[in-house]
Amino acid sequence: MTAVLYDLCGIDEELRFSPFCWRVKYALAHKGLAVETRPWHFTDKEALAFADHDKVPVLVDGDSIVTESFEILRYLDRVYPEAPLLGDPLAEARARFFRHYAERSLAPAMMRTIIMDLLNAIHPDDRDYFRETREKRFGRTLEEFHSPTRGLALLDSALEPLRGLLATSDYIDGEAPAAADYLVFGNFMWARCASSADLVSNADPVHAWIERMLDQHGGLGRGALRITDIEGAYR
Ligand SMILES: N[C@@H](CCC(=O)N[C@@H](CS)C(=O)NCC(=O)O)C(=O)O
Repeated sequence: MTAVLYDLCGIDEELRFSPFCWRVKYALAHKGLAVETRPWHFTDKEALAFADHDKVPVLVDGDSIVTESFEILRYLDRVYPEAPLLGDPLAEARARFFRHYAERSLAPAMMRTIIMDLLNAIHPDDRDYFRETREKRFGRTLEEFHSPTRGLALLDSALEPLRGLLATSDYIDGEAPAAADYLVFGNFMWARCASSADLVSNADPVHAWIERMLDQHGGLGRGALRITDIEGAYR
């Protein structure tokens, strides 16, 4: 039976930009598993009641309902051990660092840069909810939080360890991508789908890694709809 993934969508049902969902879509592709993605809106909490959860991704795989992106990766390794994502317990423990690196270093820097683009990419019915919850989280208005100059400077320094790593291997996980790459790359798919901001210069080794990641699994990322592909959607 094909697995089902509840996946955040924006102004267009095909516009999918959740960094957490992208992790999982890459992980499923890594395992060679088919998935049906189901578009979901921030405010459609009812649709996730069956999972007793209020966020995506939610994976339904046969009788299993799995929430939280990192837990979904662990689940996939447990149930489909071929082509490991996280690997043995030691490797899994190390991969957790990349989860937090993506969420606590990269995401805040990107968020400051693309927040207004995100608001624009989000479904109109979700915009008040998004503004209210994020302004509460940031302790200021979205407009006050928005600072591409600051965001890009933060991102530039946050990418330093990644540049160091990519000087010795093509992927974070070595010769081929696995969980660490997907955990981090989800953020770049987030920005790519919701914004036209150039986050990384062409000369940066991170740029070359992004290009390699876009081509993985039959061009999974490269083929994804971007806000810039939707006529009249980009401000
Ligand atoms: N820790 C969760 C975070 C998931 C998450 O925050 N998803 C966002 C979409 S990118 C969401 O569903 N937010 C719902 C909300 O803000 O109400 C994971 O790793 O899966």
